[in-house]
Amino acid sequence: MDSEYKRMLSPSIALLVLASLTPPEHEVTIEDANAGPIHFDDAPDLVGISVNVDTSKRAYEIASRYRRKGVPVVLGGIHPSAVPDEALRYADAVCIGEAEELWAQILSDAAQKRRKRTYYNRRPTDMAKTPRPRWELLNQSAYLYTNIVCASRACAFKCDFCYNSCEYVHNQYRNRPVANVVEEIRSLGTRHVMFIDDNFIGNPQWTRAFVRAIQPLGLIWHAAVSTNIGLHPELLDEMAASGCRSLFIGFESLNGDSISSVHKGQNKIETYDRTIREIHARGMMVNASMAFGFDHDYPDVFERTAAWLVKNKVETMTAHILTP
Ligand code: B12
Ligand code: SF4
Repeated sequence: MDSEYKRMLSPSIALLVLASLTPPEHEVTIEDANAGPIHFDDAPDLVGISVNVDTSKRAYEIASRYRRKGVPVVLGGIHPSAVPDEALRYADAVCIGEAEELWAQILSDAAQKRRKRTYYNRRPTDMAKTPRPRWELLNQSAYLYTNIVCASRACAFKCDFCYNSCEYVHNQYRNRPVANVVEEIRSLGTRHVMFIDDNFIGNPQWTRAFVRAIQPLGLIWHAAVSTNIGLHPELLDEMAASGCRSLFIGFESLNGDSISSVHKGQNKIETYDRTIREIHARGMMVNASMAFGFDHDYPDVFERTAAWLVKNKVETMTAHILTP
């Protein structure tokens, strides 16, 4: 699957969550440059853009076009949160971190023309308070799937290259209450769910309670987990029994020097093959996430990685370019 198609796999729920946090006196329209052209002929009172590192250049162009028309722009999401000074060059204001506690304030300041340059949420959001995304605002037919659910925020680890190692991220790994996630799944009216958590096993106790709670729903589901899943065979049993059919795992590299250079200590290369075998034995597929471009990589890295993937019968791989 190439990059052209990949960007239409699913939407991000960031703006759908923001829409839910928006007080009812405001009207909200959502456009996604991943799924179609932005219509610059509108005249909103405020534009908010959700920005990742790979979409930042395009986001800054969009921001500049609106600002030239006199429309103020707020940038948020993980890239402006990581590098707010860069983002501020292209925006009227930047939201650093989670929006739950800030968005209503940003809107009210904008309406009263007393906007600040930066809004910074220093407190981890209480996951019982994250609202349900407003799916009805999105043209869902533009994506391959929209049955996505987020059950946690942050990660128990802090690998150097990941946004979870940025200063602004609240390192406290937090899960939503089990009942809230179950209710959201029911509201989607689907039996096929993709969990978009960075690490679905950040708190294995929560994961165990959760998979028990969803077992009666008869779902088929997929999630991303860290490589230490191999240490939890009973959890793997329960995940499989509750309908898990594939796991996305950040193996990243087969080179120990590369792994330690990014402080990804939980990745023990000598356990990779066994972990994959354990997952396959339970009827689940593996999507191996591999990163290329470490200082310790040499030109043979591609062939070596491909041979390892084939040897272990890994069903899918996702390639990432390590981006400084
Ligand atoms: C769904 C998803 C996708 C979807 C949609 C992509 C998109 N447009 O964002 C698809 C499948 C297309 C995708 C593809 C890719 N993805 Co992706 N994806 C995700 C995923 C799993 C969930 C995103 C989400 O909905 N999060 C939930 C929301 C609620 O969290 P949030 O965005 O942080 O939003 C909160 C705050 O940041 C803030 N906020 C966010 N936006 C805004 C905006 C404003 C105005 C304000 C005020 C606040 C605000 O408020 C929100 C609520 O608190 C994330 C991981 C993750 N858990 O976030 C990776 C992630 C975003 N993806 C990532 C990557 C690397 C990619 C790819 C480059 C992979 C590849 N090699 O091809 C491609 C890029 C394709 C593209 N052009 O977009 C990285 C980005 C790293 C970075 N530093 O930017 C992430 C973080 C995964 C990771 N852990 O590394 N991805
Ligand atoms: S385990 Fe994955 S999500 Fe967690 S910090 Fe490392 S790369 Fe990021």
